[in-house]
Amino acid sequence: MGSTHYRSCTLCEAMCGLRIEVEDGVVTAIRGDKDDHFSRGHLCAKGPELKNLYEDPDRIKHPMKRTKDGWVKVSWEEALTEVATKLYEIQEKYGNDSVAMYSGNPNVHNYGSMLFGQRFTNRLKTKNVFSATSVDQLPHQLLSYWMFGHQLLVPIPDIDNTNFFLILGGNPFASNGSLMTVPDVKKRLKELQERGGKYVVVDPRKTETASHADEHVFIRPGTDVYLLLAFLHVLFAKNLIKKNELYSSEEIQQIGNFVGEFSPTKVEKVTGVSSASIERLAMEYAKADAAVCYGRVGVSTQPFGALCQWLINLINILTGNFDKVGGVLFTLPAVDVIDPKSSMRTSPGSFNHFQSRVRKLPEFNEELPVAALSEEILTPGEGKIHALVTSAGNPVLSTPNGSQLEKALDSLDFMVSVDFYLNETTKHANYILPPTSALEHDHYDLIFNVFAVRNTAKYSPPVFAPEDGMLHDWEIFSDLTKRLELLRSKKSLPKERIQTRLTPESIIDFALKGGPYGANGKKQMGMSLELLKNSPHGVDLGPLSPSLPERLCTADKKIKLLPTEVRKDFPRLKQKFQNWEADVKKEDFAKGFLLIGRRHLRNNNSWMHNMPKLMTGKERCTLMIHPEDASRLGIQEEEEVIVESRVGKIHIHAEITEDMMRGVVSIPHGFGHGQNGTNLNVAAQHAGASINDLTDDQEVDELSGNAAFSGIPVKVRKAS
Ligand SMILES: Nc1nc2c(c(=O)[nH]1)N[C@H]1C(S)=C(S)[C@@H](COP(=O)(O)OP(=O)(O)OC[C@H]3O[C@@H](n4cnc5c(=O)[nH]c(N)nc54)[C@H](O)[C@@H]3O)O[C@H]1N2
Ligand SMILES: Nc1nc2c(c(=O)[nH]1)N[C@H]1C(S)=C(S)[C@@H](COP(=O)(O)OP(=O)(O)OC[C@H]3O[C@@H](n4cnc5c(=O)[nH]c(N)nc54)[C@H](O)[C@@H]3O)O[C@H]1N2
Ligand code: SF4
Ligand SMILES: [Mo]
Repeated sequence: MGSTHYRSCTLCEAMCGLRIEVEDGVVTAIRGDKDDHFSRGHLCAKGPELKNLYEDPDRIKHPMKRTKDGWVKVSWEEALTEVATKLYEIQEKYGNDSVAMYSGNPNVHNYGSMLFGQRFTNRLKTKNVFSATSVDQLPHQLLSYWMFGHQLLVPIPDIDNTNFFLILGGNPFASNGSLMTVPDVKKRLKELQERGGKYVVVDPRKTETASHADEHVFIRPGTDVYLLLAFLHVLFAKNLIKKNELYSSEEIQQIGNFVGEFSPTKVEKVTGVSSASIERLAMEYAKADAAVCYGRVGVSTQPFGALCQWLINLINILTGNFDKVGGVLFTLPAVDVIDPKSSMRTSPGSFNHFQSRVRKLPEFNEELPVAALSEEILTPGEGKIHALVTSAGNPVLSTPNGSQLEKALDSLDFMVSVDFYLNETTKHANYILPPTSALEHDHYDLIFNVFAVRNTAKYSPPVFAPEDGMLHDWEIFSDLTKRLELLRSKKSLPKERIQTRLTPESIIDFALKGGPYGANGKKQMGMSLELLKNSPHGVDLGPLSPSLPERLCTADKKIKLLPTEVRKDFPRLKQKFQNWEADVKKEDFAKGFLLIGRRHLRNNNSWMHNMPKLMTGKERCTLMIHPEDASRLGIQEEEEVIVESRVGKIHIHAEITEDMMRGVVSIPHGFGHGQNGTNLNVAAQHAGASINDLTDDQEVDELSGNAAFSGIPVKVRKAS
């Protein structure tokens, strides 16, 4: 018997609608859903791989326990009891902070895991909470918290209406967009050009996105902050700054004074961008009817990631492109996680209420920067981490100085991983608790609707019932939470699994009904789970529209242009600029290279390299290097080279390309699958090396604590 199912893809941020055909319990086709109100039929090569993820013979389907004779299958009851008991005992012995939590990226694509994982984390009552946020978008959230009063009030590019789109450190042709949920970004950027608009990419590599752009500007990695300062300098110098009652004129003046020190001629040598280009781009941006300045991973993961996001916000605000059609806008999703009156409101954020023990890095939103995780495990003393829970994460490959983290994981008293692969991280665990695969659980996009270029809502029912004896992420966390509570109140643990009446579905239904499109919301549409269940292609809620000052979460309903903490970072910025200038004078760059990362359309961070269809074609884990640099070092195409940084060295093949800026090399992250003890049979054939064995855990944006992957100094030489 055949059936057709509709759901959203959960692999990247684009939320593509899928049409899934099933015959006799087997998926026979996954295509783009042309009737999906948001994605209009778009999908990339990864979407159809949900089938192969579900069918992957390497996927773990039973709880596993590591013994001296290897991994053995255990029952859920045994695993959950032993895990809860062990965590409880360690906390009793060493204090709550001795147990740490790391949540990886796929949690954000799994609402059950997010809702119940958060409850579990809260119940641990530990300050050692880490996530992929601090190797990614922490600077965006921090600046939204400071400037707009809520960490998730992130301004979204109005890509469908803008005329000038300035992209720094983002490659949406490969990533499908980020903090800008936008299916079919390629088509939308083409439409922008067809309506007479222009898009410009600032990137140390001429990326896929840059190749189609109207203009590509090379920049020296890690120096965007100075480019952005000079950009604002031009706007001030030409009197193009717009005042508004939503922000303070006094702060404008203070900002003007500060950017006054960074003229385009002053920064051109350091950034590698000519002063003429900076002036022209600033003028073109200011003159456009509607313009967007957008910076993504490449500018977040820098020593001044937070100041970059501050300046990007300022450029949009001070030119009148903020909260404007064709500029940047805030969303109004059906489940509102921002409105303080919403049942699903999230914390607006918090900053520096406590610090990491060893390096004193600041807390954000009750989390610590993951760059500090390994030292918190390895450094003895009171408050040291003895046990770790990982959930949907692979920090050995995804966080800086991964090999140091490996050593740290080996030294733990106890580790448990909620994951369905035995990979570079989970192989260190004592228990692996495997959840169901995406096609076996329902889905509602709690987070990416907050970042989408249009307001829509969609519910995805499961395609398959879970296989016998399998649990969802949320069921695992819900049970563990209850077990911890029982142990804390000195009660005995039940022999059977602990069920709960509260489900992700019931939580979402309540939130939809009480949300902005519910019966009493400001855009009454009768929104409910039932409505969504009857709308398999999703419900369109209209384009983004201006929402200020109501949407602001600051106490005075004003935008804070110059947060105190930002101002406190100015001396560091100036000091670092002087160091850069000295390096330029000495031509110190000639001695080594600055390393950056990259993404490929057919990868997804570290975890989809086990899909045979995605791994065909040319070798992907290569060191991209400019022909002149290669020839200076006598390096031939595909030759093996050694790349070395302060923390480690790797062997990798060279890929010589004029797309790289001179003095800069690029390696994708997420590879390095050649280890013993994992079970990823396809990935192992495309093992590659891990860039994060070169990136440095000590290189962070000191203001936010975010990892600074962009511009790591490395040496390159021939292997032979
Ligand atoms: N196919 C695919 N899609 C993905 C992912 C994936 O792994 N694969 N990952 C998903 C995730 S988790 C995220 S966060 C998003 C990220 O989405 P994007 O931000 O679009 O990510 P990237 O493609 O890595 O683009 C970052 C760009 O920054 C450039 N860059 C590096 N250093 C600098 C610098 O110092 N200055 C400037 N100006 N540019 C710099 C790099 O060359 C690169 O082109 O993608 C998501 N989508
Ligand atoms: N050098 C460098 N490093 C980077 C980046 C970079 O640009 N450069 N990018 C960073 C970014 S933006 C990110 S987001 C991080 C990602 O870092 P992580 O989130 O730590 O790593 P992933 O590779 O996404 O690993 C995801 C894990 O989740 C598992 N998984 C998948 N789906 C589910 C599920 O539904 N439930 C459970 N329980 N498990 C699941 C997979 O098997 C895999 O083990 O990497 C960062 N690392
Ligand atoms: S673009 Fe992203 S959401 Fe769309 S099919 Fe590809 S992986 Fe899935
Ligand atoms: Mo990410």
